[in-house]
Amino acid sequence: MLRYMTSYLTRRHLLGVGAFQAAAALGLTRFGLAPAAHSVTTPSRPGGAASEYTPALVIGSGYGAAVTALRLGEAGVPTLVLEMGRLWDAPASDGKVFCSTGSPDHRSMWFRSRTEAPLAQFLWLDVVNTDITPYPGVLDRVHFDHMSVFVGRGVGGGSLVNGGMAVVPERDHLEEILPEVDADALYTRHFPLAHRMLGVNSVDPAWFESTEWYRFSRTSREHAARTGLRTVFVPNVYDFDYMRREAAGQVERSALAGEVIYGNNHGKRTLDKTYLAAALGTGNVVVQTLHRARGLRRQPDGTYVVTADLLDLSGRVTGTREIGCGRLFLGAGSLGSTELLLRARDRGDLPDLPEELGAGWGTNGNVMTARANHIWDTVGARQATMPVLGIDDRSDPDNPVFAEIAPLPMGFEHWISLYLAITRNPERGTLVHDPATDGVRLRWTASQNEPSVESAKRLFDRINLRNATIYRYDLFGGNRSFADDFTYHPLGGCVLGAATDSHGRVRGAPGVYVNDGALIPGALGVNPFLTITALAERNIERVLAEDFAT
Ligand code: FAE
Repeated sequence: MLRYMTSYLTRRHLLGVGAFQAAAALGLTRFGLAPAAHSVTTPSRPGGAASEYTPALVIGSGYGAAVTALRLGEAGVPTLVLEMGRLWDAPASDGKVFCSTGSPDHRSMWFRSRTEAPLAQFLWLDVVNTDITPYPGVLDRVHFDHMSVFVGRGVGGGSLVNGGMAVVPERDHLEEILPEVDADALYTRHFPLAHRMLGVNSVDPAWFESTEWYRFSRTSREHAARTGLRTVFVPNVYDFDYMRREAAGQVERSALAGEVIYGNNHGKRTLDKTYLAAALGTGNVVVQTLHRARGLRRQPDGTYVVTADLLDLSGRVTGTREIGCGRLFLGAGSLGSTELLLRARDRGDLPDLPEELGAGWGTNGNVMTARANHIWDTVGARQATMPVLGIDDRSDPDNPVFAEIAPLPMGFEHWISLYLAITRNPERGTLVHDPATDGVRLRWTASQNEPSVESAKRLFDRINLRNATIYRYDLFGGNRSFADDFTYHPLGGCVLGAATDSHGRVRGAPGVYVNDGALIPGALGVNPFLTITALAERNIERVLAEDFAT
């Protein structure tokens, strides 16, 4: 399994991958190279009821959290990572770690009795979703009024379920939305570092032109070109050498077997194989799964206590733990990190947290649409699940859009071109603590989706007009041709330079940091994980230099 990845793995990665595999095989929920020696029991800490203390605690294990854990571990700081999902590194009884997209089972979704796939219908028929047993599955869909948010759950966060597209945003746009970030340093050092650490690579253009697996992309490219629109290749963290060997029938198929949103059994460089493996390999990082952080409070000595619920595989809360820490890093994603801070502020546990918390939330302008092609414009029965091409119209000052050409691998020719458009929707929502449920609500109205739809419609109307094609209305429910009610790219809630300082230090809570997608104010113009990773590298570099100096 590791053979295809060894070119960029260090000894530290290999040690960490071994630790993950051993933990998964043994069914451990707490693991690292030295988990027992890691943190100390300190019943006598001043004013503290915490039964465990760790110098640094990281909540979540997605992109921002993984970067944070690795750099803390390298700096010699004993670090505990708490993740609410499970570890996905051991095969189940069917020999697979993840279930297939075409025939999902309990492993697919986070405590659901029925799957909730983004494309719920075909020919208006409810043929996609299926009943499942509730289980800590890998994909969650969090519902708010007029918007739902897809997120990954498990060690590796969104890296377990996403399309792997690693896109660098336009520098002008990044400077505009994050003016406090030194773009020179980000573009010359942190993006290249993130790129290398994540194992980003690109499809071989010659293979792309010839393979049946990307016919769908070539057809959309032709339609875009006919409209005068540019397409660009987009790098990805899926190993394209592995994909070519899949196509040649030499290895087990994953991207070529329809796998993506419920996890890839092979080929994808998820965080447990990259940053988190290297973090474990430092010997200073321990991961604890099935622990959902709920409460945060400050001790009189300036340390923090995190209250976490212990979940079992049926979703029952089997206990509660209090863990003390010197520094607290939130990497629970836009929704998770914001919720924890809002709850702590509004329940009076961290009353000095700023009023900007929860603001600046957005969908990255996500909207999905599909076009019906002519019978001679085939997209292929066989489609790779990793997108590699985007329609790049970001330079249009009136209507900047980046639209990823998305696969729809149904195993038969359907003549559908599918797209995930990333528009510049200026609307922002606000996450607020809901005292009735002790969760969060999103203040977001249906009309706030309209700018995304209008922008995508302007672009795809042009493509349809030029190619004499029409939209598909049978895929998204309610006879709609645009799916504007979900996002894959939640951003904001703890915006850099507003709720935090310019490096993610949370205002009003010294020693608490946010280092994930919550820092980015609502829209980035491109798929976000590369930027979240680069920004996290930048922030932790400064925090280690300034806040951990002795
Ligand atoms: P994230 O990766 O979401 O990790 C947060 C982690 O924290 C998760 O593991 C949670 O389970 C955990 N957590 C949350 N709350 C708690 C708590 N209270 N206690 C303990 N643990 C907690 O955060 N982006 C791209 O750039 N390219 C793509 O091709 C792409 N495709 C996508 C496709 C899908 C289907 C989805 C869902 C997302 C996609 N994304 C893509 C978005 C990308 O995965 C997302 O922006 C990042 O994963 C966000 O990274 P964060 O570090 O913010």
